[in-house]
Amino acid sequence: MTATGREPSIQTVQQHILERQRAHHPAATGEFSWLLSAVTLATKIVADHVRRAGLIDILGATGATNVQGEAVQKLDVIANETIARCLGYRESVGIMVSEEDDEPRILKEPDAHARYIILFDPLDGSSNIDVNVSIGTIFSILQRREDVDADRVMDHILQPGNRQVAAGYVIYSSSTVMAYTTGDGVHMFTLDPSIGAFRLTREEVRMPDSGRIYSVNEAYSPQFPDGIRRYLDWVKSEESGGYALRYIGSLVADFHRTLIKGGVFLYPPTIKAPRGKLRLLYEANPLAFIAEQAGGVATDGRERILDKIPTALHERTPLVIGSKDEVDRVLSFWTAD
Ligand code: FDP
Repeated sequence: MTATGREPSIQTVQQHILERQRAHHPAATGEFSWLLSAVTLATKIVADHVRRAGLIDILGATGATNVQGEAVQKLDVIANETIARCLGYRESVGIMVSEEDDEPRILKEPDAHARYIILFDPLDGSSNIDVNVSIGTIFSILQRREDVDADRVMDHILQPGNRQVAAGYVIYSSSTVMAYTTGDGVHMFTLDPSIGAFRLTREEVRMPDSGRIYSVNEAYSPQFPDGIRRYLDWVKSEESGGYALRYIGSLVADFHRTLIKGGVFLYPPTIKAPRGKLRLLYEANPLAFIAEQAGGVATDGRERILDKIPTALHERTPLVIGSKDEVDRVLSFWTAD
């Protein structure tokens, strides 16, 4: 339906969240949509920096390394601080955990009003910043546990992904697109630069059950487990019927394509990174929540990503994520021991 019957309707991300909440949670106070509006505000600011990155002195590394031992890019710092500043003004956010920070930031004294915990990767794929390749922001939202004392911060943070109340990502690319879920399907919005708002562009996104694209850093294949190597042989064999390889090297971008077109993304364990490279809390969990809400699957080769109990803030995990049939196919060759 449109207002005049001619133009497409305009629905912003805030309207969408409010309407969905009204329909499914009539008792909702609006506090959650106010929280998410901090994420959209922050990512609009980040998108603006990314777009002008070559024009102002924000390209390149800061010279520092983060807790993961990776070179920190100037844009990483800008994105991290922008998100922290925007979330700091939301009274419902008690704890903020960033992939770039060593420790969680306690934003408010624990009380009933600051019940949300937000975890994020401020700028995923940051080694691609200098070469104009798509990068993104990923976020995951939890609630404080009611069965644990307020001051046991890590117990509140280290919850399995199946406890997420929302998750999403923003991809900074030819257009800036946000996808989010609150457990009620996956919805996508495109930033309309003329009005500075994310407008609904795809509702109830479904990931195709299959797709002939595999996405992996195949240069590491000598280091992969045998089962993954057998899968990679199969995928290139005549028997498979033919697959295409696509690997951007920015998880958000590789996942975004997989969500829309189908296929499978893999980051298996390697000899160098026996527990995988990707972070459970900031990358695997939020994307697994989105994948499942769209009909896809996410596993570490042994168990469902969303059922993994995290034991550390910056824990890593192997990840196989994507279309149901394609993930099943990988698992038919490989089950982690
Ligand atoms: P980056 O190191 O550029 O930040 O987890 C980070 C990540 O990128 C993902 O976005 C990406 O999928 C992966 O690492 C790429 O790792 P490889 O370079 O080892 O393939």
